[in-house]
Amino acid sequence: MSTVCVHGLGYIGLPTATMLANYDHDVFGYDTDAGVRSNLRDGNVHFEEPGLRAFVTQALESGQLEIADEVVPAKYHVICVPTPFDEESKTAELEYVQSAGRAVADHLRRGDTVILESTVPPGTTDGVLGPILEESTLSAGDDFSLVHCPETVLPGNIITELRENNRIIGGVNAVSAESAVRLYESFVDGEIRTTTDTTVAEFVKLIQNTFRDVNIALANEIAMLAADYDIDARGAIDLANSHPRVDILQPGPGVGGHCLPIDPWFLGDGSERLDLISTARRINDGMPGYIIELLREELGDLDGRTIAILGVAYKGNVGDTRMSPGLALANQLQRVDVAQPTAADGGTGTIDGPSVRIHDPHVIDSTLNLSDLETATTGADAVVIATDHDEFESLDPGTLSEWMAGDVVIDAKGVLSPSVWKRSGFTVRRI
Ligand code: SAJ
Repeated sequence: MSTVCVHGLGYIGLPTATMLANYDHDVFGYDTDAGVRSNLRDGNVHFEEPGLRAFVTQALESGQLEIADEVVPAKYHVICVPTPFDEESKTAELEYVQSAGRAVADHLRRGDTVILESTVPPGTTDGVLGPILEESTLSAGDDFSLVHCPETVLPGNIITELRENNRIIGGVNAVSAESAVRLYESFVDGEIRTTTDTTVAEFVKLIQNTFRDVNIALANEIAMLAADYDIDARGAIDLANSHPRVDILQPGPGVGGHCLPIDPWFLGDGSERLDLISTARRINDGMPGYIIELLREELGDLDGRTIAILGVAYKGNVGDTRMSPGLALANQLQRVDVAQPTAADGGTGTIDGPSVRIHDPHVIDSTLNLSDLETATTGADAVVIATDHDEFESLDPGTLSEWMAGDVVIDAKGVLSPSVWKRSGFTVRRI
């Protein structure tokens, strides 16, 4: 068993540190945010992930996991820091990787292994992190091992997937890759495959998420086509997927989270060739606009209307709102063109676009003006379901028809039974 220092205690670092501790490694978890560190010491996990709180508490109580106030020397350094996305330039901001690298360099010893798990543009481990670590005067590959091992876990199922998923390990040389294999095989049940090119490992991670993003864009385009033919897209996709070599994903209000909407752009860091991939991004980013089209088809002018958006987490049963399609829809609705003054407003121009309410039982965020279900839907002309939380499947049409002023439901995640809701008098548009 080894000493491991995990850098960054977020969605990936915290479960990884805890998993390693659970497999008897001596783990030091370090986060630059003192608030995160003190909360964790009290057993408070700062994001929602099923089972994680108990898992962390157990590792802390066993003493295998220690929340450290500074980076410590360790046989393995595992870097799991964010790589924020710059919307303007469509590139990754690497300052957290760089500062973690500098902190590791200060403690690096001959024979240690440094593993970068953060998602980065191809070439980052070798071209950005390596030179920072070598400021320690040790040489990557010769004196210490340097590896990119991309994380692959699905938020909402992280603990299981950390153990079960296959892993790709890219080392700067075979010795580096083998050293990382020894760490990961201590807890991974999936297959571990290695390459001696860290750029390959970085590229593979990005094309996995790109595959999913492009597939969802196809599903979204199919959904818009199906609506033009007046057929149900989800039913058609289900039938199409009965072919043994067809596997179309599900359409929806857009693609959120900190991975699929971002990682495809990282492939453009060293190439000008994004074409299908950037078109797919545009289709997925355009889905909130398509929902606004559907609302206009059902309600006409949206000025003065009240729209309730149910679900602003980026996907079902999580509380994470990063790149949330529901929030993108709310923002776009608030920017809907305001009609010129008309007779309807007495020529005053005081009607100022739709009023938007948002409700999400999983999201805790005081910066968002969240309402409970009743407050959000009372008097609403339309409800849009933008996240497939389990709670929404059991929404009661009778109760909603009492609360709402209108009868329009846009089910962008296919969670409701259209026949049941239509029988209750609703106009249902399903993506
Ligand atoms: N979505 C659809 N239709 C679908 C599936 C998903 O519209 O059929 C939407 C979701 O609602 C969500 C977005 O896509 O808004 C992304 O959700 P997701 O469940 O596809 O993926 P993430 O972002 O939670 O996690 C992905 C995963 N990557 C792959 O499955 C290839 C995960 O394994 C990665 O570890 C993670 O990105 C990451 O960190 O890169």
